[in-house]
Amino acid sequence: MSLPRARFLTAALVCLPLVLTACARSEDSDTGGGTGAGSGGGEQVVATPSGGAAGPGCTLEAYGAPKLDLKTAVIGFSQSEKEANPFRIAETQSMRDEAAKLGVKKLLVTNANSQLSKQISDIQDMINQGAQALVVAPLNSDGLEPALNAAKAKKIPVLTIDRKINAKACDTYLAFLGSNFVEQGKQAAQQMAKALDGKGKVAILLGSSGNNVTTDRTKGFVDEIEANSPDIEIVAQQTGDFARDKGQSVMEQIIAAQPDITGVYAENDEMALGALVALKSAGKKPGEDVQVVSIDGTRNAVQKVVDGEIYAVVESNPRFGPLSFKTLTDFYAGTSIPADVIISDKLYTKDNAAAEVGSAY
Ligand code: GZL
Repeated sequence: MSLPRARFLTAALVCLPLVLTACARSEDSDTGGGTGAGSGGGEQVVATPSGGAAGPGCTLEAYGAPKLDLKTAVIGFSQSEKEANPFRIAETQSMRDEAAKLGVKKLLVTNANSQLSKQISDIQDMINQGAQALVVAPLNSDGLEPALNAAKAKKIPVLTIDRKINAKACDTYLAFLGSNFVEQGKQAAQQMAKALDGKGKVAILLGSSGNNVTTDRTKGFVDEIEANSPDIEIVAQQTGDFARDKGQSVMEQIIAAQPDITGVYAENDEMALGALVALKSAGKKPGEDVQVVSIDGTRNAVQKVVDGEIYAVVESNPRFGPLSFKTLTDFYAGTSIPADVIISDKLYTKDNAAAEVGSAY
């Protein structure tokens, strides 16, 4: 997904035209969906019509869904990955917090535990439980068609957050809310170039396969290095599946094969934290003889920036609650929704990490 720089910023902190009635009943429709970090501070929203052109966007009439008042609505949220990752914990908590704040009648929450087949059945179950609109954090960019088609058949709008699916906006799904992942990779490359003073050997810990986040974060990083850092060589790329334990084991393998690496780009913080363990076990000094750059903005990783073990962390903002419910509220009020609504992300470096670590998730 390569999106143009945003044209405008829209504060997502708009007071929604909903009078608080009662807290939403947030029901776990299965064993998933724990609680964890709060939804954190508000975030700026950068809304960019799909493809950069001022596209027509999607209206309630065009989508063909019935009007809905969130105060009397049943909304379903499908989380993809098990909540061992602060990104997922904060993402789910943000949905629960915003639903409660707005007085949504009922929020159903499911967790697919990183299994595509379960995410499909989770969504179908919530439809059967009466969900009138769905917010889905897709596990993969493909494969959800059986669930999405079931929603479409019942005119149930689906917002996808975080990862993007290969389907038609304002049709199979309503719109995509997420970060610009190519830009995240580009920013990570710029930080890596600074950390290495423009020269060195870099390994990439790739995210899990089958989703646009890994593809785009890799593209953004590699394209930027190839375009602007001729003396930085990418000597290894291997997936750590966005997981801490696999990030550590893959880092061990890479160190054995490439003992003279001087940079590690981790496509998420969990893998970066695992890589730090492997690097130190191999006698390397992160922040001195090897530089680590990561993406997500979890509190543990930002603290490592404060400690000097990670050079920079590009945030991937998981706090989709306010944006999701604002987008739904706007949609049901008749506003045209862009195909891609891009949430803005922070950058943590040694210059701001100490001051900002408290607001990291
Ligand atoms: C990014 C998201 C990624 C996170 C990982 O938006 O899809 O998945 O970066 C998570 O931490 O597992």
